[in-house]
Amino acid sequence: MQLLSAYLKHHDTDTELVELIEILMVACKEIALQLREGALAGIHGTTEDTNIQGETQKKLDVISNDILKEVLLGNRLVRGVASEEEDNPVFGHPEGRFLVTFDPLDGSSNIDINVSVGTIFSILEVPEGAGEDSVDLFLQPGRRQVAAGYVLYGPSAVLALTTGTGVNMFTLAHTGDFLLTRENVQIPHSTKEFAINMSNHRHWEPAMRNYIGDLLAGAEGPREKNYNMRWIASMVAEVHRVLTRGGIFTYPWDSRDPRKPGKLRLMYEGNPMSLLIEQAGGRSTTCYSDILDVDPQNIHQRVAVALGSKEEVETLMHYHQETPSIIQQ
Ligand code: AHM
Ligand code: MG
Repeated sequence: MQLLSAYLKHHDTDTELVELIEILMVACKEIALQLREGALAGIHGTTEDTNIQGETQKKLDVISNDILKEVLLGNRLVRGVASEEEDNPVFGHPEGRFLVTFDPLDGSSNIDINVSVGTIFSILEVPEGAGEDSVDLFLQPGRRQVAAGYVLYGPSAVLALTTGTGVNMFTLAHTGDFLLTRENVQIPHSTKEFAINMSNHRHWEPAMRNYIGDLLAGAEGPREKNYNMRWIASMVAEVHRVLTRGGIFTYPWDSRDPRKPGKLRLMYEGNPMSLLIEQAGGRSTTCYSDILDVDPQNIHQRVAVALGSKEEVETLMHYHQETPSIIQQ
């Protein structure tokens, strides 16, 4: 089985990008170790703090964020990082070529119950002719990502990675190496599986209610097939399932806080997951248009997400084209 770095070099990946991905994996391995120790390391529970989005920070959110920051900002290739757990971007090497955004530990409400969580990351290049350090350097549409991926910390730790030419998966071996375990991942175009937090049903747009209603109607309904539902509340685990066997995952706009486009964040959740999904032959949208084309206005911007098997996502988009939207622009 091929080592991550050997695989990337063999496929002519930019050598500096390979170096950066290896550095990122040093941090992810450390996070995997901390997670494995669990309660033994005294890392469960919450801190006294909340992050910029007003959410309680788990101890492991903060530990994972610190590990990633320390490893990345110590590297000459990294101009700056932006994280779900940092109010503002943090800058490193002034000559650094890359910017990294990350959700250090996504799905962290699952930590205390020992269910899968993950680190999501997105790599951008510093734009040519960029001026001094500022958040503007990061505000590039997702199509400009040079690499993106996640590490799922589940029964095994798995890296799903794209450098813009397909998606490959690498499993963390006991030797500490990531080894290629799935090459050129392709998402089936159709599916009978959906994932949505049903408890928000009454807050959705009419189009989403119609769409899910038709899935629930099963073989007797207009979709003429029986669907199965999953909800792990851990986006990394949901996207991993979609990449592995297809499906549709959505966290749509809802009326609980109508000014927010959704719950998930564009720069370190929506964009990296969308690049993986598109590179594996799937579709990733806001229910109206491709997430990768959204023009970011701020680093913690939210986005509605509907991603997965191409035909199913396009059917969902069709419902949104047919039914008047209640979102106030
Ligand atoms: P987080 O980044 O604070 O962990 O929140 C993101 C997570 C996603 O992993 C998951 O899809 C979603 O929140 C679950 O939300 P809910 O608890 O509303 O179902
Ligand atoms: Mg998250």
